[in-house]
Amino acid sequence: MSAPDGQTWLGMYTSMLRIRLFEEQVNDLYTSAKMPGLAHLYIGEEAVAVGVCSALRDDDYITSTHRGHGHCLAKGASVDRMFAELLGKEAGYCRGKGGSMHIADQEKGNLGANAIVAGSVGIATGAALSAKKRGTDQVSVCFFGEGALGQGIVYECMNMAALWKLPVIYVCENNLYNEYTHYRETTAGDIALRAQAFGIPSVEVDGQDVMKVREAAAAAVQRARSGGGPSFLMFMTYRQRGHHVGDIDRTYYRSKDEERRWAEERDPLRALAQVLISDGTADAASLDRIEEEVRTEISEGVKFALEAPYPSPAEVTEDVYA
Ligand SMILES: Cc1ncc(C[n+]2csc(CCOP(=O)(O)OP(=O)(O)O)c2C)c(N)n1
Repeated sequence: MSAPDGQTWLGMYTSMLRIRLFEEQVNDLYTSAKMPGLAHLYIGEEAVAVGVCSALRDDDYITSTHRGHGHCLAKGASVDRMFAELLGKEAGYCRGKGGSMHIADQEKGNLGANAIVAGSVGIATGAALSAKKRGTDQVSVCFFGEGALGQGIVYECMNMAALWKLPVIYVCENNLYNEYTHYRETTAGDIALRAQAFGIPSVEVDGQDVMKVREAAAAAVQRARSGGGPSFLMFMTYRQRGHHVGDIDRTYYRSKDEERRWAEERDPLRALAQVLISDGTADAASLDRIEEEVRTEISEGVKFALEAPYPSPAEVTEDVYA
């Protein structure tokens, strides 16, 4: 993959901003009681989804998690159908029957979000096996939080992926907390060594720096596509909001000062904007124009979804599996 040019970085900035503003709108839908259920916001983690997906082709696969809106958008989902799904409308990606935590978009290679922690690790590994058996050069990326490191399926899959040299990339988004518990209270030892025990190359990368994320992802994609087998990438990141939209008072598990530092000093969008301005790729006016365009896209998308019809009650048992 060739080195990204200025336009590519601006596209990635736009993609990160789309996720940020989408998520802020989701929070508004929740607090104004227009959205059924909860949502787990990705605000603060945007550089991971965008950096990784920018290294993929449309026909490469991803699997996602309960905190999946960013992955879906970064892989090419459209804002209007995403909002429609969250609001339970027929125009949504799962005809309104999946909601926030189950969005799938086969056309863009998104095999689906999964609310079961580590639930999609087997699916992503299976997709990689399928690509290999079919003789394509598709790559499969499995996004999961560091909480999934406590699930046995992760290691069963890594074992098979290493033995069979499957084109799968295990992307651990370490945002420090498994719900309300710091990962150091749940996860023993050196995480990178867990993958290395299977002979899987493993790197830890700053997940707030989209350029570093893309570089690490591109190397793993190249390795997977050329038959080199699986990789494990751990991106250190931070969710700026609660575990879900209802998690308002967080001081019993993390301090306001810690949240302030990550939001003010480690924000991935602000960091990229600074680089783009300082290297002359953009100026404040051009970034403002991008923001205006994305705000329009978001407000038109949410209007579309609010006005869209619900599916007919007659099709309640269609397209659902148990
Ligand atoms: C198998 C399973 N156990 C427990 C839960 C409840 N649960 C939902 S999210 C979560 C923590 C997830 O933490 P992590 O994987 O680090 O992802 P993050 O929420 O930080 O993005 C838990 C325990 C679940 N959904 N699935």
